[in-house]
Amino acid sequence: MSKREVVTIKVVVTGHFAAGKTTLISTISEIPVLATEAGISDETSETKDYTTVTMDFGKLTVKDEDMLAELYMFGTPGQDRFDFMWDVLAEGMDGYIVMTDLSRGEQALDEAAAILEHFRGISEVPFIIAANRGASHPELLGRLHEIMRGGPDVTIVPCEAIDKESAKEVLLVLLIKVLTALADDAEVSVA
Ligand SMILES: Nc1nc2c(ncn2[C@@H]2O[C@H](COP(=O)(O)OP(=O)(O)OP(=O)(O)O)[C@@H](O)[C@H]2O)c(=O)[nH]1
Ligand SMILES: [Mg+2]
Repeated sequence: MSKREVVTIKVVVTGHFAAGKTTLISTISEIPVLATEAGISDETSETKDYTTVTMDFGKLTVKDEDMLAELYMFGTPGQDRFDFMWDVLAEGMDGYIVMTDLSRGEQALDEAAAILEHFRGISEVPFIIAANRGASHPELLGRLHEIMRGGPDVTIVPCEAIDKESAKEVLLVLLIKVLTALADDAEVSVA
């Protein structure tokens, strides 16, 4: 009987306020999500009642015949005043997802681009952009491609954070990028 290789992967889910980060992790986590949300008292309460103040934590296991990957997912806060947590959560990550919610208009795209720039400045690990509610906003999906242009490493995955299959697809696209990067690193260190 062949033994599966077990890999443990740290994934950070970041993005602007109300992008759907907590929703994405909650939709696919196989353990109850540890979410640190607090009530909103300022003007952003018009958007929703709660916001992430420290982090979300969830886990997803993906397996095939040869491999078992345990993805530990860390969701960041989206509000600027908690952005010190971005660098803390990014420590030791293997890959990250920048989420944006296309139902929130063009400004959200600029915010997502700024967050991506921040994360690219702190780490060279693989990333993808998850375009929440992308299918129902095709014109903004086009704008997102324009704003994020920057080479073949930029992958944009339209998704619905509340849909389990869609959320899983987002993680799988990132997982393939992460595993490819890990395999490339192993080749370099052997050579
Ligand atoms: N219909 C629909 N609603 C969604 C989807 N994703 C998120 N939402 C809603 O959008 C709002 C924001 O989602 P959250 O998951 O709290 O967003 P967040 O990025 O964690 O927000 P912060 O932590 O405050 O930055 C919530 O009311 C969600 O229910 C989606 O795919 N479809
Ligand atoms: Mg959140």
